[in-house]
Amino acid sequence: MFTIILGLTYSTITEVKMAYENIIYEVNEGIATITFNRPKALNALNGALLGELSQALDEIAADEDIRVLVLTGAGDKSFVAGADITELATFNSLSAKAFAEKGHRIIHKLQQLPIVVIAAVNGFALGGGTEFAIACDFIYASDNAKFGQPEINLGVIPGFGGTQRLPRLIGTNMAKELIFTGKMISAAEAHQLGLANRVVPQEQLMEEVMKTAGQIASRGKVSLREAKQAINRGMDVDLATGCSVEIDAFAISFASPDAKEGTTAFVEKRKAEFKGSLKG
Ligand code: CO8
Repeated sequence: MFTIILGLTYSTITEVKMAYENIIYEVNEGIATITFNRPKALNALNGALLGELSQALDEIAADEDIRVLVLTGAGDKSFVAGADITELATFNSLSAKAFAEKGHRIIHKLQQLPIVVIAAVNGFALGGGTEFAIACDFIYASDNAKFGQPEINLGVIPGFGGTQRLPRLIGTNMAKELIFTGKMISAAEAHQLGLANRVVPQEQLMEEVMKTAGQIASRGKVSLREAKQAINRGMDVDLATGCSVEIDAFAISFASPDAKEGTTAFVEKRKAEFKGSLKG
């Protein structure tokens, strides 16, 4: 993997990883950004892009210095306009199953990352675009963003988790309405539904995302990981089991030097400096 160092807009030094064609993978001060980069096709997801994304996620998972990941789309029109329909048009049941399995594997990998992942939705997030966004820990959207699961208009159904994650996030009936009609909703409606945490003018989106990413990146890695895992695992089980997941996660957070640093810094009335690694 080749890397170069560049000075870029919201950074002092940004490291751009060079080996990818369909995504841009950069790291700046512990914050990684993956930009879906097929702007001529509104960043539609083809097999090549998914392969590169999977590889970049492996790199991120292995990099102890990365604290937050941001996903966004190239250009000012689209986050991801779904799976590449020119590829879908060639599928039969078997190839559709293999493609859906590949997408699910990658989205699972994304969701299982031990770091926080923010979706910066800068335009269309349709089909697989909404499915990737809702697998992130939360979404900030630009005011021109549009969300939707339009697969029904193509005679198919969501295949990258939309029938499962969307109802969990916005409720069964609202998810059914979106999936059965295939209609798009605005950023403001997405905000009302709790799909997007914040909506900001498009030109401020990355600045706002990076501000929040920076705040999160300054926190302890182990406590971030344990908080994320406790929430994610807790959402799939009953309350009592979820509470016992939290008890274990709370205990594990005390195994990190960051717990000593955070509590001591409070007692000493100074700002905590978290240095703990994911290994503890
Ligand atoms: N795939 C391939 N190309 C696309 C896609 C796409 N999903 N979306 C847009 N493009 C291309 C267009 O074909 C066009 O290319 P060209 O310039 O060569 O004609 C270019 O991007 C620009 O698009 P438009 O001219 O259409 O731009 P508009 O501003 O007029 O419209 C829309 C924007 C509304 C986003 C429109 O492009 C659109 O409706 N796109 C398709 C959206 C969609 O249906 N997405 C869902 C796809 S299915 C899916 O995601 C399922 C995921 C799980 C799969 C599981 C596998 C089995």
